[in-house]
Order: sequence, then structure tokens, then C-alpha cells
Amino acid sequence: MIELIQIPYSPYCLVQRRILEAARAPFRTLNVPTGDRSLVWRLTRQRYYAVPVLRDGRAVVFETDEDSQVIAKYLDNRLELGLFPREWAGVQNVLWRYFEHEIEGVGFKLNDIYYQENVPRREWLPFVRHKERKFGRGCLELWRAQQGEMLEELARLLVPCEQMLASRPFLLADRALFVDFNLYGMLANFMYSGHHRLPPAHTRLQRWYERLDELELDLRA
Ligand SMILES: N[C@@H](CCC(=O)N[C@@H](CS)C(=O)NCC(=O)O)C(=O)O
Repeated sequence: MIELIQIPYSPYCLVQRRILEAARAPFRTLNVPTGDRSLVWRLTRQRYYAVPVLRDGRAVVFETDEDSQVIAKYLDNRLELGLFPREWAGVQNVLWRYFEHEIEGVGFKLNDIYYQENVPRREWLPFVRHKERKFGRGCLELWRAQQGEMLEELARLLVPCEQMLASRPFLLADRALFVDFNLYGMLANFMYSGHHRLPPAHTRLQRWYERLDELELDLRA
């Protein structure tokens, strides 16, 4: 059975989990602690420490750079999902970069400020240390203070997505593609704490999110 090695609130893990669910693929998740990546390190033979990682029999699959989509492409092939159509080559790469950098860059902070509700107490110390080493001392307090501005910023960043949905049910086509799952994961992370909703003005995006949440893919296999 496919195993998704994950941190449950990680945006990148949420992308893969939703693809697996929508494909109705038998899989199980294995959660790793924030501060202990020894399992990932061992599985990848000391080549990777981040999540997600996918294990499928003898295959261990993980990303090769910031913008690779090795896991999603592996699942796309393995389950014959057609999530990366050739006609959108190039365009989809630009979109997932925007989602994983611009949107994720604001969304994860808005979720992280509620970490005490999502992260087990024994992991608070490695969690805060990890954030502060990357973003500076007191970053979580700072993000908490900037919450209002960050919500406005996210609404602004999501305007192009709302516009894309003006004439079709999904971002690029009349069916869901990888880019839809990708944006879904970034937004599922933003809303993971339960303290945030999608910007009220973006009504098409809200309906799109509900569709994605329940989506079952037509399997080609
Ligand atoms: N581009 C990678 C990014 C993966 C990533 O940054 N994962 C985070 C968790 S959200 C992580 O494990 N970072 C390394 C660390 O925490 O030490 C992907 O799409 O999977």
C-alpha cells in the first residue's frame, strides 16, 4: 500500500493527500514529528529530510528541488490521472511556483501563529526553534501582530485565481488538474487551524474549494 510520510498541516503534504483521496487510491499516512526527521533521513538514505515523502513498495519518492513535482508526477503516472496535460506545459509550472511561493508564503504564517492548537506540546520547542532560525527571533509574535495585513495581502494575491474561475469550474480547464490540487493544498494549510476562511469577496474561489474538497477523479485505468 502507498504510504504518505507527512506532517498533517504541511501545505505540500495536503496536496498529495487530496490527490490520493480523490483518486480513491488505498494509502495510509505516517506522521513525523516536526523536530525528528530520522525516519525520512533513513528512508531516503540520507538524501532528504523534508516532507512529504512517498513510499510505494520498494520505491521511495521525494522532491529534487524547490519547484520539482516529483511525487505528484509519480502519482499521476502510477494512478493514470492525467493531471499534467501537455497543452498546459509551462503555464502550470508558472502557476505552481506562484502558489507555492507567493500564496504559501503568507498562508503558512497565518496558520503557524496558532501552532499551539495544531502541534503537540512536546513539539513546541523544535517548532519555534525551526521557525525562529529561519525567520528570526519573535517571528511568530510578529506574524500574530500582522495578522490583519496578512489576510488583506492573501486576498489580494488570490485575485488572479478568482478571475481564472470566472469562465470555468477549475483553474485552467473544465476538470481539475494538478494546479488545482496544488492551490488547494496551500489554502488547506492556511485554513488548517480553523481560525481563517477564504476571503469573502472571492465567491468563485469558495465554491471551487468546496468542489475540490469533495472531488473524486475519473480514473483512466
Ligand atoms: N518543495 C518541497 C517543499 C517541502 C517542504 O518544504 N517541506 C517542509 C514542511 S512544510 C519541510 O519538511 N521542511 C524542512 C524542515 O522542516 O526541516 C515540496 O513541494 O515538497
